[in-house]
Amino acid sequence: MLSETSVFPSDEMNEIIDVLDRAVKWLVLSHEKPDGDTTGCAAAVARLGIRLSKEVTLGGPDPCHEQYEFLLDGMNFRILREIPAGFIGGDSAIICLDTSTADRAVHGVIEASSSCPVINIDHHPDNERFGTVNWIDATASATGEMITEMLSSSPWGVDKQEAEALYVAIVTDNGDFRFPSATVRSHECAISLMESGAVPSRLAAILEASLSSEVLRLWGRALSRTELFAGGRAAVYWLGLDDFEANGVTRGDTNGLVNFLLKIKGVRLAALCSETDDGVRVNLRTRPPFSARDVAVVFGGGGHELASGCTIKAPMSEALALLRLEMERNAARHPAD
Ligand SMILES: [Mn+2]
Repeated sequence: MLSETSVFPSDEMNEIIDVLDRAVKWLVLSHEKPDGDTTGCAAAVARLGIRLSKEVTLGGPDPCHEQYEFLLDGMNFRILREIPAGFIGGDSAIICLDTSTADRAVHGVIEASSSCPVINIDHHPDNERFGTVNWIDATASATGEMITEMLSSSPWGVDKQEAEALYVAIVTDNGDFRFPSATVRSHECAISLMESGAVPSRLAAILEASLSSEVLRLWGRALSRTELFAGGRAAVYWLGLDDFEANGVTRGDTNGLVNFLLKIKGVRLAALCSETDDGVRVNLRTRPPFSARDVAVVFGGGGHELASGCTIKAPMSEALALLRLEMERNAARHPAD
């Protein structure tokens, strides 16, 4: 069980427990291009619903990433273009997890909120509060922490499979407790999940050994294009459309790739640029005091302080030049150490 000090009961959390308790049908949704946090939370909440004999539909706008498929074992994950008609009505609840904007959720979620509760649980500071109940806590290192606390505070508790899914949600978002977002509270959640049956070494082994040789070759191409600038404090690499085609891999296979740049001594600002059909998707990571979000917002993006993203609608060479310029400007604001 979580200690008294680790739980942050909020009116929103209690209201969500009530809404979930009353609803007969649960539509549990992960966000577009799903990561470990949204997938782990969706898996845990869907399993809870099944355990409580609710009519559960689990899905999202994009398929689950291969790396996290084991969390969905025995459940059906539906790729949804829009909110299914059966989920618009008083006996339903729609649950959006780790989803900062309605754009990142399944289409029609705003429209559905006029006739059915839409529960929005998230830790992104820029969450648009598009739900009918919004529980947003930017101090949580993962939405998985919030769900752990909610389940621990409810009469339902956490079973072993739910605990595993929530543990994965937490460690994938806070870098195995190594990012500054990881707090005492994160560790307390992990302890409580271990007490419910999650075994960190088992989960780490599954998460670590999950890449195909093709994905490793794709990463190799990006790594070979590493470019340092801003006095060695910023670094970037890129992947073109050809790289994705040649390797028979998908865009989701770049999850985690940007982090390698921060392994270079001295690098505090890192970016991975991936070419898409309508521009260049940029994943940004920084170490304090640098802000990834400050760079992302210049190009209309957003996210967390140290992990953000944006899309630059330009060919790769032009996008790289614009991005380098902005990263140089950002680096110039902080004295070299
Ligand atoms: Mn998250």
